[in-house]
Amino acid sequence: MTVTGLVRFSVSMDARLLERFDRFIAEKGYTSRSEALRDLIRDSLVESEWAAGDREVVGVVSLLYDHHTRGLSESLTAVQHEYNTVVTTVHVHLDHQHCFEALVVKGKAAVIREMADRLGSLKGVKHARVTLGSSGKDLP
Ligand code: NI
Repeated sequence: MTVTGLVRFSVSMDARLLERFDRFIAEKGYTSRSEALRDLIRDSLVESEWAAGDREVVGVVSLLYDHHTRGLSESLTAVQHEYNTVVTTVHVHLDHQHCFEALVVKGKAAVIREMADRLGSLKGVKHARVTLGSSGKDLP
């Protein structure tokens, strides 16, 4: 049986831990523990979706690279063409040397990770980061 609707439950924890939690969520602007807890749970579930590897996820792969590195632009494009996960990209010419690129990605988490690892390990890429998002399909 699947229970739907709002369910109340009580949580026991160390008073000092709760105090830290209350300070933490106040700094983030939460006005209720419930909403903060729901968001933390969702964040953990999204992380587990990514960890599962075969789940459909969305996210952003951000790259900082030196566009003077010979052949790098071609390599970045070639790797992206091998994976059918990039939905759209935003390119920013940061300064004379650096480009920043944000790739919006959608697909299986393991495939996205593999592509991001390959992009990040190319010579001239100074920083690569995958920001985990969710398709929202299995996230109440
Ligand atoms: Ni550029």
